[in-house]
Amino acid sequence: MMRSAVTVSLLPQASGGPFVFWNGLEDACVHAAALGFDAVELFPPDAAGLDPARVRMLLQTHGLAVAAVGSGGGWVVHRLTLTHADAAVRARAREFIRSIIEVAASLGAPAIIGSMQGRWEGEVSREQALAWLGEALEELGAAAQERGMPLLYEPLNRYETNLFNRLGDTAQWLRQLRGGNVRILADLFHMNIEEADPAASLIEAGALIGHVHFVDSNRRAVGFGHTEIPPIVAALREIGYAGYLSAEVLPLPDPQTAARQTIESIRKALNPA
Ligand code: LER
Ligand code: MN
Repeated sequence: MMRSAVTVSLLPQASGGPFVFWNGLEDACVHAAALGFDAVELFPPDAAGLDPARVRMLLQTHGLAVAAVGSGGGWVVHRLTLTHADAAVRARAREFIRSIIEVAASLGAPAIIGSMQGRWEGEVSREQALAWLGEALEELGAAAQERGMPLLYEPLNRYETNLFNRLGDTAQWLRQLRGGNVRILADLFHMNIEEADPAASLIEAGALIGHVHFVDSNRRAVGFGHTEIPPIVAALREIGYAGYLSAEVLPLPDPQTAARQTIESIRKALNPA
């Protein structure tokens, strides 16, 4: 059974980013629960930006779960990436993500590696970048496994990374890493740019799909763009996907409308008339 989630940014520097709620966790929980979402997906500045006791109290009060915790604050605030030419920066990037994995696991959620993957450029070859990324995913995947969680890795569109842009390439590469605890985050916005056939690519990645960013072609709430959702949901059903459809969407025309449009789209997608 797929569940619904909505994103919350706790990071003012991410302004302009694809997150629905921006006015603190409590406000987000009130609105998410009122609309009937199952969970919130959190984008904190860093691990210390989440107080697990307070988050758990808010979740319990509002009957919500945490779907996932993003690590992009490490890029947005500190410019850390796992493929940086400087070994000290790469090491700090790993530690940053490790601490996100720990706080996420304490909330029963997986961590996401998206923008923290970086890109290959300058003195760093693609082969070198992928070797560093692979080692990091093996190490961090094991850290997540110790805490009973998968680790989510997100292929991004070509304007955000030159490492992996498509699910099929990602799946093939992940299958040869050690550990087997890294799952793919399939973001329908990136997929709209990069995939020839989004539904077929989901089927190709199969059991590796661990999370979905449920978003339309223009990065607005599903229904406000032109992505055809029924074949995508049929593909997710076919592969037995039972995770979240999480609205990582622009808060347009305003957070409340984007959230309402999302929950209506999820209900329609999961229970077509
Ligand atoms: C993160 O989930 C993502 O999709 C990237 O485009 C960073 O915004
Ligand atoms: Mn995403």
